[in-house]
Parts: sequence; structure tokens; C-alpha cells
Amino acid sequence: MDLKQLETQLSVLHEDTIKAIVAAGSLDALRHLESGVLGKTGTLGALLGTIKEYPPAERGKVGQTLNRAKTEMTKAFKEAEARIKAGAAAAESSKAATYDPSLPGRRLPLGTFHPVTIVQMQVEEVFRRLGFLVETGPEMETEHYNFEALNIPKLHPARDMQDTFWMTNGMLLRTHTSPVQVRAMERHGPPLRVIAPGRCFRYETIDASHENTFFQVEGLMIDRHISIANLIAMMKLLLREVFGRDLKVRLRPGYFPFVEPGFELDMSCLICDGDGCATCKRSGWIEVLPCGMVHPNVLRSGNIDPDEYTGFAFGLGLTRLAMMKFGVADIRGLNGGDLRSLVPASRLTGPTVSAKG
Ligand code: FA5
Repeated sequence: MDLKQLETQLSVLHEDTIKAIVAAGSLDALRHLESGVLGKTGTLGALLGTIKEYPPAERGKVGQTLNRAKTEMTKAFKEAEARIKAGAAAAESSKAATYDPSLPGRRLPLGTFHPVTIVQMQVEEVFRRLGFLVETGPEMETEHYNFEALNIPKLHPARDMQDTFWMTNGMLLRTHTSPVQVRAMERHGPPLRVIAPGRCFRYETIDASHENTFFQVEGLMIDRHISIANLIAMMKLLLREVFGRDLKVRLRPGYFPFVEPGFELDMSCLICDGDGCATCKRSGWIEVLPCGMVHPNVLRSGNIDPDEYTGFAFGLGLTRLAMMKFGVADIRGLNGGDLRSLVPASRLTGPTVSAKG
């Protein structure tokens, strides 16, 4: 074949070889193809062997043409080899990153209940055992339930004892859980044993023992012949169960319009062991359990005849109780989301919850 025919044949061979290289999916296939083209007996290799058959004057030109074709195809094979090797390496590393469903799951860190929740659960448990219902009431209350039904009429100076967040619709954020007393009387009638844990709100100046949002547990027991002796026995039992031991407490007269007589039950401050600190305002005592005998006017508000029934009520300061139980010296540590103060406290005795169940 003359030089022209040779060039045409090489061009076709080049095109076919490039197509075959692109289609080759593995190194084996590529090498097989390479030896079929460039090997001694391959298509191009065989053509290289024909140089000596050309007239001496043409040999130089034929040799150049064939060697250029060989160089181009060798380069194409080398590039394809590198591409196939890189693809195989990527496939290998992505295989390593796939998941093995038979492996055991990774353990998530354990969570705990909030310290206030832990004490609330304990208080509920104590009273449930004693046959008390656990009720809830609305956090946005009417003036009637928060004040009037509790023997605190409009313009009564006792309204100033609890600074109130008023809503634009005339309602308010309840300042205490005592509104649930009258709601429970209306709902169930006497005899009645009920506790009502919940959040309260006051427009307060915040310090180590005062927050504008805190928790109380209201307690109410109404029956024939309920006396102060029942009240005191119940309060002592409650504190003993929550703290697991008898605490130093003191009972002093306290004024609340919805009880008569009324008391303040204070416990010795466990942050300073009664020596006096910022938490107890240097007094050595913490107010946790105001209580008293339900005022006849409040029984009437709840449609209960005060000549037939008597009752006691208390308003446990649950957030402060949690502070005492877990040694949290500043109430702000309980309302903030700082796990450094929350988690160590609740880990002391609290049940834990695992995200894995
Ligand atoms: C009352 O709220 C009455 N309703 C309690 C009551 C109920 C008395 C039934 C008699 C019969 P007082 O304002 O003292 O009372 O609050 C009760 C408790 O809630 C306090 O002893 C204290 O432990 C807690 N408490 C009150 N204000 C705050 C506050 N700003 N931050 C944290 N705890 C508070």
C-alpha cells in the first residue's frame, strides 16, 4: 500500500482504537486491547514490521507516519490506564465508608430530668400514695381565680404581696398555684384531696432566691374535721420523704388572705447549714412551705359549706425545694440552660433517661 493508503488506514485504526479504549472498563480489558494494537502481532505492530518492504526512498516517510501513530496511541493507552486506576481507588475508599448494619449502634450520652422535675415527681409520688389527685390549672388566669375567689378583692392591699404580669386582654399570668384550689373545689366538691404543681410568674426583682418564673405545688385537703394537726403532720411527712431524713424546720404565723390561721414553714438553709448565706439572705432559713387552714370565704367560693367542712392548704415553693435538695445556691442556675449547673445537680439522685430508651 502506498503512503496515502497507509495514512487513511492509520486514521481509521486511531479512531477505532480510541473508541475501544473509552469502552474498556478494566485494566485487563485495556491491556488486552493494547497488545492487540501495539503488540508485535497487533494491528499497528504488524504495520511497523512492513517498513522494510517499502522502497528505500519512501521508508523514512512511512517510518515517521507509523511511529507518530504509535506515540499517539501509546499516550492514549497510558492516560486510560491512569483513569481506570484512579476510578478503582475511589470505589475502594467509598466502599470503606459504607455502613455496616450489623454493627451495634453508637451509645448516645444519657440525659437526665431537670432538678425541679425530679423533685416534682417525688412530691407527686408522696401525695398519690396518700390518695391525692394531681391537677393542673391554666398559667394565664382570670382575676377572679387568682385573687377574688381567694378572698383578695380589688384594692385589697394583699394584691401588692405578689406583683403581677397583666395581659392586655384583662387576664394575668398566675402569681401562684392557689387558683387551682377553687377550680378543684368547683370540679370535684368535698371531700377533696388534691395537689397542683405548676409554673407561676411574678414581676419580681431577681436575686439568688427569687425568679420571675418559678414552680409551686399547691396542696388542698378538705373533709369533715380536718385540723392544723393534719396539716403539720402532712408537711413533715412531705419534707421527710423528699429529703430522706428529718429536717430542721420552724413554723411561724404568716398572713395570706385565703387561709386562717396562716403559717410560714421555713426549713434550715441547706446551702450554708443554717449559718447564713446569700441564698437565705443571711437568715439561715428558707421559706418553702406557706400553709394554713382554708378561709371560710374561699370554701364558699368553691361552693363548699364552711360549717360542714374544713380544710388545709399549702403552697410549696418547688423551685426553692429543688435548690435545697441539690445544693443549687442561686435560683438562676435552675432557669438557665447551662448544663454545667443542671446536669451535675440532677445526676445526684435523679432517674436518668437514655435517648436509646
Ligand atoms: C403563695 O404563693 C401562696 N399562694 C402560698 C399558700 C398557699 C399559702 C396555700 C397558704 C395556703 P408565697 O408568695 O409565699 O405564697 O409563695 C410560696 C412559696 O413560693 C414561697 O415560700 C417560695 O418558696 C416560693 N416563691 C415565692 N416567690 C418566689 C420567687 N419569686 N422565686 C422563687 N420562689 C418563689
